[in-house]
Amino acid sequence: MAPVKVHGNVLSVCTRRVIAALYEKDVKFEVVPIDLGTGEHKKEPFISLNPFGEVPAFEDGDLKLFESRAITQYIVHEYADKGTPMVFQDSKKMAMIAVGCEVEGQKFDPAASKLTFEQVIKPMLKMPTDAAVVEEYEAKLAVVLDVYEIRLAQSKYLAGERFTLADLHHIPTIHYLMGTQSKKLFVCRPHVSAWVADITARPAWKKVIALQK
Ligand SMILES: N[C@@H](CCC(=O)N[C@@H](CS)C(=O)NCC(=O)O)C(=O)O
Repeated sequence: MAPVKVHGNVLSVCTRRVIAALYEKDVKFEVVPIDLGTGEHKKEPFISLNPFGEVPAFEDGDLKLFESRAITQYIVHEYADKGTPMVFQDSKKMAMIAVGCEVEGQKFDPAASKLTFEQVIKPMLKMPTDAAVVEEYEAKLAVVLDVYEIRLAQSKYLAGERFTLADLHHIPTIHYLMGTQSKKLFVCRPHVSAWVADITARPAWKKVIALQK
């Protein structure tokens, strides 16, 4: 069987989300580098893997997927017997993971990704950061993090006492934001701060970061 392949860029948050899941599950994989700078993701052969022209794309044998969060869902179920569990059998507990994953995608990520784009991606592209946009989106993220602070006062992780996919989905954007002024939004909330320290210290995440060197 063909090995698992992740077509993407090891600096991209969406690619990193998938690679973090693979390391957590102890699944062997190959990264097929896609050069975003030359627009490789907008052309064949990549565009046949993801018709929206965004990284990552994923292959496991005959299966071809795109959308990082759908890929992580596949990984945790297909490789259920390997590595960190990250899901539950119990449907009520599983529903809590689904809530955490939805909140990440629908509430957290729109603000966190915008802040990452302004403060991390734009400087990489030698474009100026828009301070007004940063202020606007920090206010939006603060509202989301107030909800997280309450949730994380009740349980160590978003879906209970165990690290799950709901936590993992946040790590790539949080990692970048911890290197920006927006770090203050995380550190001023004690439960959020402890959660961030915990999830970003995971050995699997350290392996993801090591890929950029
Ligand atoms: N919802 C998609 C978003 C994919 C996405 O926006 N990827 C970014 C990198 S994190 C990308 O390819 N940006 C380049 C572009 O859109 O041209 C996912 O989670 O996979």
